[in-house]
Parts: sequence; structure tokens; C-alpha cells
Amino acid sequence: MQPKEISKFLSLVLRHQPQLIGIELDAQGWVDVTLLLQQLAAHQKVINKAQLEEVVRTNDKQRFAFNEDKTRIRANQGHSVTVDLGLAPQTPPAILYHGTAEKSLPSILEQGLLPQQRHHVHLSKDKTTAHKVGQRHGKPVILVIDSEKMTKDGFTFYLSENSVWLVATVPTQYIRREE
Ligand code: HQG
Repeated sequence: MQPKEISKFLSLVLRHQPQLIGIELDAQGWVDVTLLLQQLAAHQKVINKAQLEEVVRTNDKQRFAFNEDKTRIRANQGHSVTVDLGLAPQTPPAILYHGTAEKSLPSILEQGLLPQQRHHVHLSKDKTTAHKVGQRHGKPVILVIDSEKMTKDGFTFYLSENSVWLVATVPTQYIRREE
């Protein structure tokens, strides 16, 4: 398997469907590395530990992390299954960005940004990332989020290991479309 293919499959099982290969994530999202490799192999996804380490090290968005002694692995964010990543609240920059598709705008401007299948709404500190994220869904639109005002109003922000800003929801009054 190529690194990209491995990364995609790991995202699937470590964020969304561990049961696909008969594993369970613990409460913090971790799974034993030996067990993971064994279960991958049992499901026609044979990779060795060196390949796994390479994927963790070189992944473009640093999607995965090992624990200190590298016996366990988890996804850094993006889960739909219930996990507690144990992230500490952080003060965000004054402005954050969210990339979405133009077709979603009417609904977003009516309901605000909702986490949909994930635990949080994902925001970035740079427009380039937002643009790329939006493109995944269609014609990209960048939304500017008044995270400073949200913080003042009591919203809690978290920063994932791989630098994605996370918040439960973004009501409409904090959202404007980029000019
Ligand atoms: C949209 C990638 C209608 C929201 C990225 C988005 C990110 C609404 C979609 C991470 C809505 C959800 C997450 C509302 C939100 N009405 N549409 N009220 N509220 N939406 O994939 O932020 O490659 O769950 O705008 O880098 O696109 O997976 O979230 O378009 O960090 O590592 O509903 O996924 O990382 O889509 O992406 P997603 P996202 P990875």
C-alpha cells in the first residue's frame, strides 16, 4: 500500500469505523499498534511498523500521533466516533477561517456552522487551508469567523495536535463571507 492509501484507510478506521477491521478505540481514541497492524493484515491491508511510522511522520496534515513509547496510535482530530482527545481550551487568533462549498451557504447563514458528523466545527488560521477544505465539497467559499468576539462571549476553542482550531458550533452572527 502507498502512504496516501494507508493514510486514507487509517483515517477511516481511527476516526469513523474501527469495527471495519475489528478494533476498538479507547476513550481517548488510542489503539494498540501491534493489534492495529495485526487487524489490518487480517483485512487485506498488510503494512509493517516502519510503513506506519513513515505515514505518521510524513502525513501532510499530521493526522495521526503515537503515544510516547509508540505502542499506541490515534487520529489527532476529525472523529465521528465518541472520543475525548483531552485537549485544553486555548485562546484563538482574533480571526479564523472556514472553507465550505457555495451550495452550503444558505443553510449555514440560516443555522450557523454545525459540526455535522464530526465532534467539532473545524477552523483554520489561514485562508489557504480553508480554501482547500472548501474545495473538497464543491465550489469553495471562505467564511471569516469572529473568534475574538466568540471568545468574549464564552465559546471554548481547542487546538488539535495538528493545528486545526475546533469549536462546538459557530452561530450566524460571528460569520461573514469573505469579500
Ligand atoms: C458544512 C479535513 C450546511 C461545512 C479538513 C462542511 C478539516 C454546513 C460540511 C476536516 C452547516 C462538513 C473537516 C450547515 C457546516 N448547513 N452545511 N448549517 N454547517 N456545514 O468534512 O470542515 O483531510 O465534516 O461547511 O482539513 O469540511 O479529513 O468538515 O462543508 O480539518 O484530515 O458541512 O477534514 O481534514 O464537512 O472538514 P466535514 P470540514 P482531513
